[in-house]
Amino acid sequence: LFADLKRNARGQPLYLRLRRVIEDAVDGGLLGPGDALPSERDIALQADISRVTVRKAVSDLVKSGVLVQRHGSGTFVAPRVERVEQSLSRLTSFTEDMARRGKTVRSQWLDRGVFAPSPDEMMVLGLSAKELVVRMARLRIADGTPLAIERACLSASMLPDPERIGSSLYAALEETGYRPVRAVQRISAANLTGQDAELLEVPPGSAGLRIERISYLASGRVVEFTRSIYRGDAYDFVAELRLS
Ligand code: 16G
Repeated sequence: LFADLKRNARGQPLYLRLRRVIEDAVDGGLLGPGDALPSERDIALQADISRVTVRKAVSDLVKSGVLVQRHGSGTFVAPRVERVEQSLSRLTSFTEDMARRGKTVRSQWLDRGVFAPSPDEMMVLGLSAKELVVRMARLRIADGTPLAIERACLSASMLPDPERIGSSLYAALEETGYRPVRAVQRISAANLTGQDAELLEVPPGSAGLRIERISYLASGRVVEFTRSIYRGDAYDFVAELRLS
């Protein structure tokens, strides 16, 4: 792939030539979605160019979303993202939504623990200062594609041991008898930046959706307050409207 790069550059800057070679390989199917790119060192050796040049071409392609970089594991062709159609009228969990589509769910824990509640959390969750709150942050991944970052808080009385939450929060709540039956959800536009863009493997500045969900028990008691960031290129939210 890279052997004749210098010869074919014909006066073009080498990093631009390398960028084109990689783009052509992706467009032509020589490199498929999810395929690993050879290491920076190997490309530099094969093409007989400097690693700085390779780094520049690769970082351009990461910025434009052709490639994704994963810490510790290398550089890959960006997976092709299928848009997910998500109903806005059913209260379901991420795990259930993805399982229904035959996708394999994985979550990467970013944070979890039991804390004294902040004033905001006390208000939203209806907690007193003596009670505790469980905070959890997860990167939600379906079939290897990161789709959302979810940051939830709940009363610790409903989920006493956050270490024991498996892959599904709602399944854990089902077990403790606190599965929510109603929720209010707010969706707004956001740009994905910094660490959020990195975790979601999209170029900084990409479109995202900020989603807040407050869910309730039948009694009206609040179960969770979850703030999420979803990839804008992966979701269509669909609601049925009726003339009432
Ligand atoms: C959904 C909910 C989130 C809830 C989670 C539980 C949105 C925007 N958010 O992702 O509030 O905590 O499901 O999923 O829909 P789990 O049972 O798979 O952990």
